[in-house]
Amino acid sequence: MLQEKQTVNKQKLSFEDFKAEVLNDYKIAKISRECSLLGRREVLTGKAKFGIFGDGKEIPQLAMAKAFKIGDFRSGYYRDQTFMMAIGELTAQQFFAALYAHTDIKADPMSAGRQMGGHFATHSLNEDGTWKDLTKQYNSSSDISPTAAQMPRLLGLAQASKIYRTEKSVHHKSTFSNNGNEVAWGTIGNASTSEGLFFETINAAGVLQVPILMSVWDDEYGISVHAKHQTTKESISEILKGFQREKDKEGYEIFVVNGWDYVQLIDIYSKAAKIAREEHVPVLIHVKELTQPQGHSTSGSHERYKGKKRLNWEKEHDCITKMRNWILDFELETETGEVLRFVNSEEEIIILEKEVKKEVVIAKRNAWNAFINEIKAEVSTACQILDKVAVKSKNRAFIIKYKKELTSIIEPSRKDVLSMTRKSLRFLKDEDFAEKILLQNFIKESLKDASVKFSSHLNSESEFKAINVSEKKPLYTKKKALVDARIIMRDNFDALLKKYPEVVIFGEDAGLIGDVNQGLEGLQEKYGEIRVSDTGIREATIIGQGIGLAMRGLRPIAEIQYLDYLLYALQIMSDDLATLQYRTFGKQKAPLIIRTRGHRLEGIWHAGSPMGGIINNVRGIHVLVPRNMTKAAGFYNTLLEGDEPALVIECLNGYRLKEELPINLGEFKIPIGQVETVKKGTDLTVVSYGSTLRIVEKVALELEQVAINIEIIDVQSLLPFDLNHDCVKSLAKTNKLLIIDEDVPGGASAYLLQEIIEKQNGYKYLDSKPATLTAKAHRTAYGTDGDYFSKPSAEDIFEKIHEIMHEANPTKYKSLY
Ligand SMILES: Cc1ncc(C[n+]2csc(CCOP(=O)(O)OP(=O)(O)O)c2C)c(N)n1
Ligand SMILES: [Mg+2]
Repeated sequence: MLQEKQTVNKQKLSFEDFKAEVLNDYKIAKISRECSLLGRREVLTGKAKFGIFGDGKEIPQLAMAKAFKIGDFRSGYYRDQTFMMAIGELTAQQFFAALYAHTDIKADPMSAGRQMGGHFATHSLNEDGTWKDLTKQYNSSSDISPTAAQMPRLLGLAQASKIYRTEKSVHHKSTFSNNGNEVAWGTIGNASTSEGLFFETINAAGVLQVPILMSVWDDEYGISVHAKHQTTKESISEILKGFQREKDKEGYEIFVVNGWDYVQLIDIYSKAAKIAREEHVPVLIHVKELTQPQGHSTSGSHERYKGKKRLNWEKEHDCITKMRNWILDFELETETGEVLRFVNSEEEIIILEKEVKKEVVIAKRNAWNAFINEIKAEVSTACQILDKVAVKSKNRAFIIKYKKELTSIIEPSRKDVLSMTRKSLRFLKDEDFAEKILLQNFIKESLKDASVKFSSHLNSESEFKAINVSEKKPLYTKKKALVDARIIMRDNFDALLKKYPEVVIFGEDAGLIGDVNQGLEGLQEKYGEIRVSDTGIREATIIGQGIGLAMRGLRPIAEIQYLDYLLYALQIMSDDLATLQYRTFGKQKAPLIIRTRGHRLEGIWHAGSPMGGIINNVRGIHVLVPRNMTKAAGFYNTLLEGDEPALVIECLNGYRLKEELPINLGEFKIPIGQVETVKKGTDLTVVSYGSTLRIVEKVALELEQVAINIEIIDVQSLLPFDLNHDCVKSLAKTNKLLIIDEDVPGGASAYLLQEIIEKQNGYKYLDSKPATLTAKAHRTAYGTDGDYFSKPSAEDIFEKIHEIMHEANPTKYKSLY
């Protein structure tokens, strides 16, 4: 009998644990829901600007959180607040702090108020920019708003596990992985699976067989657009059936489950995670029958596009209501005939719900007070200064008016503070007294503070930032060893793969044949198929792969075969990679190096140089335009010592040209953000870069025959550009400026002009109109003549320079035409 009693006790005990877990889960779901409900109200009453919440998706996220382990990574979207709460990475107070845009990273750890609410992140970096031990924490890569743009990086986050498990050279990196046991968890809305990025990633993950666990939250809608307009057969799991793995064919494991079925969800998530974690097989869970109790976001109401029937169905199938009913109905009879229940009456649940309501109201109030009190303190300081100023000023009536206006605002913003103080200052412009300085200083300090709050961390601010890496010149043997330039690339990559075990290089044709220009020749054979690998033709996810790998401590070099095809990847570079440091207030980084080749070669799609388009879209990524392979190699060497993302554009027509082979391969470094004066001159400064620079160098010799001595500056680094302001020093000498590139008119040349004329104050030194010479506005036509008449030719360059000299001195330089 004693034996039996023990079993029963055990049963009872484990039921008590189970019950506590269920009720705790219910509580988390309710806290999350209450946040959504109050969040919407905060927006509608004007305290917050915009809200997009996770209501209607709570229960599956509880199941996901149970299977999510320390060290795992999430890459998801704006519905995941319940998950973040369930893993303990988001409190109700933090939820509201983000909604109000609290700029303190401690109040809103997701983004210090930079992202609208619903964009989640954890901190991968310490204060000094060094990595935390990612195996000891839950990880969420920082969300972005473009639908499905969380997908490409998910691929890399998952592939990192595979690399850490299978590649011996990185087994020492134990703060990033525990034998590759980490699962990368993706979440996406049903409608967003219509995006190309979704399908591209799903296919690539199937090919790579990486531990992705992908959840599709299916509520049948994408804002107002029903699934029938989004998805063939209105079912993502239906159409992905071909991906299902078979006995002897690798693929996916696919599950389908209703989003309100707590028990089933927990079971499926636990099975799915085991498959992904242990077997490194990608898994997709199609979570159906979800709802949107408050519609899509605070911008509209779903009653506009959902019929009565659907709205009623949503009410009935609300996953929290379903869980509540399940809790109330649950009965378990033990061996002794005792009936076990989660609650004895509905009253118990009602009490819990009331507690939750109170808790969330308090969290909201605390978040608001913390947010507004900071600003109110600034209002108070501003008003004290305005009072003092008003006493002295002739224009006191106006200043008092602004002060009154400021104090009358019940919920002031920093904009109000600065707007009123800056307007007041205008009334003091003809006056001079000590208090005026107080006001000036207050404004200056506030603007300085705002620049930290709103404009810091575009680039790395750690000691590892790329511009801190100092130059190390290439060294040569006494005997000039001239080689095809691609050999320099190859041997330098060889040195880098040897020096940095965490470097992995991949791209189309990068593996077996060692890239289309053989800059990686033989390196796959030497370093294996993981470190130097081929990818499918999928530029966006090649970049995503790189972002994810870089976020987990590897040093990927992702190759985009031609610059012309970078456009496929530009969206993800711009939205994800370029904003990562900024949108996390420096708490995440992805030091990905993107390697590509471009500028003039042949035809409409192999001669592109759309540099203006690129640099305008990727602020936050360094953009480097080396004129030869030694420079390019030197940039890779520099970048690997830093912690920042960069794009390096090699000259497509430069691989077969001869260059001298340095002996300190992998070691010499070209500094970032510095121009090089490649030829000294006195008459005119030519600023150029890339393949065009070689033509300029040749033209310089022809110009000498007509007594024109130009100075040539190689840009080398477009982002950042000429940090030492060497261009303006040259202008001070020559007083004339010509910028030459092969982008469209007004492309990167316009950017360079703005930098030199405006930022460097080059206008002060000009005797002639500053000029640009670019390619035509159209793409480059095919063939020798196509190039000659589309891109700036040697003759174009000669004549343009001659024309500027003629305008400056018509007697000395007679007109050619
Ligand atoms: C690239 C892009 N296009 C459009 C939008 C605007 N938008 C935001 S959410 C959304 C609907 C997404 O629906 P779904 O994926 O089903 O997610 P749900 O909101 O229903 O959970 C749209 C069109 C966007 N954010 N990004
Ligand atoms: Mg949807």
